[in-house]
Amino acid sequence: MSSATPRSDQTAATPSALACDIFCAVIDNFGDIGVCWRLARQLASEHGWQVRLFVDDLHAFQRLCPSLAPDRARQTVDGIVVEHWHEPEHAGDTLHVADVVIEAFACELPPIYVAAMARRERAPVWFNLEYLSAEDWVADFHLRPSPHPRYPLTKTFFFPGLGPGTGGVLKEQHLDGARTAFAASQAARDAWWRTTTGRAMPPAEATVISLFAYENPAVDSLLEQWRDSPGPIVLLVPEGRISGAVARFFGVPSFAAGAHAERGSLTAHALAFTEQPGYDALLWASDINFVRGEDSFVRAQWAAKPFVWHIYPQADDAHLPKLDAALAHYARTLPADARDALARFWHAWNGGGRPDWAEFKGHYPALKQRAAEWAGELAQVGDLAGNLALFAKTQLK
Ligand code: TRH
Repeated sequence: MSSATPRSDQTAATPSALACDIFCAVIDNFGDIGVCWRLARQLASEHGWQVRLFVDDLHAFQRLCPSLAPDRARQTVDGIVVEHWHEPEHAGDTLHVADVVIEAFACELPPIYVAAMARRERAPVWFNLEYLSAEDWVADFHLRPSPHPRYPLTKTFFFPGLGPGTGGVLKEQHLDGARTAFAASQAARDAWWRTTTGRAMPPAEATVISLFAYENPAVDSLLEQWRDSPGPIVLLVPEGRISGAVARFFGVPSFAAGAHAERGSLTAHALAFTEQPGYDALLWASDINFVRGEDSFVRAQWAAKPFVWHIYPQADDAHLPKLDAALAHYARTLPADARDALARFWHAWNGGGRPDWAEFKGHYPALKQRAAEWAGELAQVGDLAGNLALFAKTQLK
């Protein structure tokens, strides 16, 4: 039960619901807000929490959530209070401290908010939600407490991960059901193709690929290999950072939403960037998904289809051990030749040589089987929102 002043906003939560404040600074792209928005919705809809989300960049947020008004200081969307966090000192128009405070990706809370946390009758449960990494050390650091140097407050490090002992990754309770229903319904899939691409669903012998990636020099070679492939390839490209390279390949000025192009065996459709829940259907409709960053990487795993990860590049190649750590989990039980082919392809897609499509595709049956098994293994770690809510509740008892 919150000891803060009751909030005036109407949310879906009951009056006795736990109050939770999430602070999100958008560094770039969509991953920071993508993860926070998904977590906020899950805590509200699956745990009944009264969630307030502070975000410093409402324009990035609006791409994922078109009903958001980017010029409003405060609004309620899907039962979640969204506050424009407009300067580091800003902590909401009226200062209320929640029962649970989540500082996403070490974004640093406003100092006046931290001071108010220390004055609160009962100290809130304070999390620093970290970026996802599949590395082994993550389990050792997950849930480590860090006492504040000046206030009687403790921050807990919450580490998402792919293995036991970590915080897991976000997975909504309804997700598997929605995916299975989509796969089972020819009508739903037909409708999706018509609405999303303006074309009919391709024939079963076509390989459907979704392509969500940063700028990537390896894409030119891959597009050529797809053009020359023995079977038809249908490429679905959400408008974004890779679209320029696709346009150059087809010799057109841009590859904006609604565009179509064909060369050899390759047919490509440019898609509008969808609201966040709509992205899952793109993964389900495809045979192979190219994903990037953090949240789409997780969604591809739940889609249970073979995927290729363009990891967020870091200085000094600090991302490469993370790529290998993810591969170690994901490819663990694959036969050696398929595992090697997958690793070579992921490395090539992340700057390490030329991707060999024929080799990768040759292992498709094994990769497909493993993708389904891996989704089951990953589910054993538990859903991040559920793990976080459980920990918070035990602290508040
Ligand atoms: O956008 P990303 O590259 O995000 C990040 C950020 O760069 C962040 O700073 C970095 O630290 C992190 O990666 C590792 O990729 P990501 O994480 O996959 O986020 C994309 C979000 O966009 C995800 O929630 C899915 C969503 N999305 C849509 O909502 N609609 C779409 O059409 C598409 C293609 C994606």
